[in-house]
Amino acid sequence: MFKAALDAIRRGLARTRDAIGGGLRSLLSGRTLDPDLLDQVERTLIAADVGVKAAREISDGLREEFRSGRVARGEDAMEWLKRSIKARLARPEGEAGGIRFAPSRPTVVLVVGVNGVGKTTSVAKIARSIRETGRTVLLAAADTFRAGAVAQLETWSQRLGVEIVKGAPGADPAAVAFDATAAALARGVDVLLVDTAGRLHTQESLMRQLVKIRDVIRKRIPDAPHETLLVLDATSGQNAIAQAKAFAAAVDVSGIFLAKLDGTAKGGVVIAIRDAIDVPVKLVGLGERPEDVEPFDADRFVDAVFAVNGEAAAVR
Ligand SMILES: Nc1nc2c(ncn2[C@@H]2O[C@H](COP(=O)(O)OP(=O)(O)OP(=O)(O)O)[C@@H](O)[C@H]2O)c(=O)[nH]1
Ligand SMILES: [Mg+2]
Repeated sequence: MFKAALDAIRRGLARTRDAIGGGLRSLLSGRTLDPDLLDQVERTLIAADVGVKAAREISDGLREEFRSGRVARGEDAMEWLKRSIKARLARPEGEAGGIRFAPSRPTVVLVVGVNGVGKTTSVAKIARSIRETGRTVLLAAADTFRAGAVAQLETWSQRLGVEIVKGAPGADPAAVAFDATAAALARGVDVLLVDTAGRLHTQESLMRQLVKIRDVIRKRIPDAPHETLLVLDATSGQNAIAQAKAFAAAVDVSGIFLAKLDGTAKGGVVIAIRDAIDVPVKLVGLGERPEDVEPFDADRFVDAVFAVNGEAAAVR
């Protein structure tokens, strides 16, 4: 693990660390557990956007440890909570962070989500990190809906030096996706990243349009898209959960890109997402620049959230 990445995650998670690790530590340090303190643990978790269900289950687990006499000191409760949250977030081996590449090129990645969550920026981040591994990338500007959306992606394509396929404003986004898939095959690129327009998960016709985009890609490449990434905005807290459920029901979401994790105290939403849908968080956005992205790793995330303040400086 690169120390720079560790530092970036710790910095990005500072406010979430204050909410969860800091909140729990100030509650539990030097204390002996009692039923009232256990209730406060549950409330701290709920306030940190962990979700009511997960907060209840985690606290019930701790209550059980307390009743059986296995955990009595606040410090031991902290350690238990950390382990318990790690276990909740654990995914099967090999599923951890990052894009899963198809056995033959191109790997097609469809990027979806509600308006303004960070889809286009996340496409740029993924493009940059894939380029760093020496693979070739093609962008598809399938957001033909919002004025300026194509230009925004085009600016990224120029800055990152990757090619782009675009349609006229107002063009059928499925047609753009179809052309881009054909171009990716013809040019032999490694990865095709398809940026789509923001849509509310409650807008049925727009959700159907996503299915259409997916289906035209499949006409050319039957096992594509190999990844359908749902971008969620970490700052939207519990609303992100409703989005996750609706998008997962409409298209086969294979992974979450959790954007804007920097500067929010609501990073506990990672735990709520895990409860809501059986889809891994694959990548996290930690800022507005293309390099502000990290693969998600549950252990690293929980360590950062439970780290003692100032520990980031100490490891440097
Ligand atoms: N702090 C922070 N800002 C981000 C992150 N990702 C995206 N943003 C900002 O969020 C805003 C919206 O980003 P876009 O990428 O345009 O979002 P979008 O989902 O493509 O928006 P629409 O296409 O309009 O639906 C921009 O100002 C981005 O710079 C992130 O990880 N951290
Ligand atoms: Mg966009």
